[in-house]
Amino acid sequence: MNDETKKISKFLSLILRHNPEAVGLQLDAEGWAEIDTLIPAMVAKGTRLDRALLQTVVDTNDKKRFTISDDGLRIRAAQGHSLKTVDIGYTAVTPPATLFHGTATRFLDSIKQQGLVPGSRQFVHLSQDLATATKVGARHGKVVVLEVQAGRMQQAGIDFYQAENGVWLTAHVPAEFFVELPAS
Ligand code: HQG
Repeated sequence: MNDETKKISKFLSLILRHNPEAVGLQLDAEGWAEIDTLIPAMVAKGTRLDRALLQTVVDTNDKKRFTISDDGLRIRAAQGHSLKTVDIGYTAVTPPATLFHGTATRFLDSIKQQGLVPGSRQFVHLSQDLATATKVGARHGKVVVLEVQAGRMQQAGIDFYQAENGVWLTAHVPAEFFVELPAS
């Protein structure tokens, strides 16, 4: 990603996860936008964009945030939605025994009380590896990583989903299912 594709990626995340109305667009029930409608809508807001550049943004995206449909006509965000109207239609799958969640130390007291909650998003986001979780947490401040006992949660009947880009999702992580990892 360069500065230009990063800026477009951020605008796309806003549109496809949170606020399609920002460019006068509507997503379908599964979160897809028509590419032929999306591009002119973004261009009208001052973004230099065509189909080839959109493809570059998708292909070079560091977290594979966007998926283009098999027929090439539509695009959606793989995860991260706050829009309550979008249902990606994730299928429940068996998670690894442990997953990781990076957060900021200032949230810890509240997290210990309520467990991990989705906040404005549809799901709590979990990472398969420690390095990714550390990066996600560092976005919020002084990072602390929680090790989530996903296998035990699933045995307790809690569903897990995996987004197209590998990010793990679940509705809520009760406090009994995570431990705080010591600072590395
Ligand atoms: C915290 C990025 C207080 C939670 C990443 C997090 C991810 C609580 C913050 C994706 C809490 C929400 C999502 C509680 C959770 N009390 N704070 N009970 N429960 N929190 O940004 O997981 O780059 O909505 O720990 O890679 O940081 O955008 O979630 O710190 O995959 O593609 O509330 O966003 O992807 O923050 O990140 P966020 P997140 P992108």
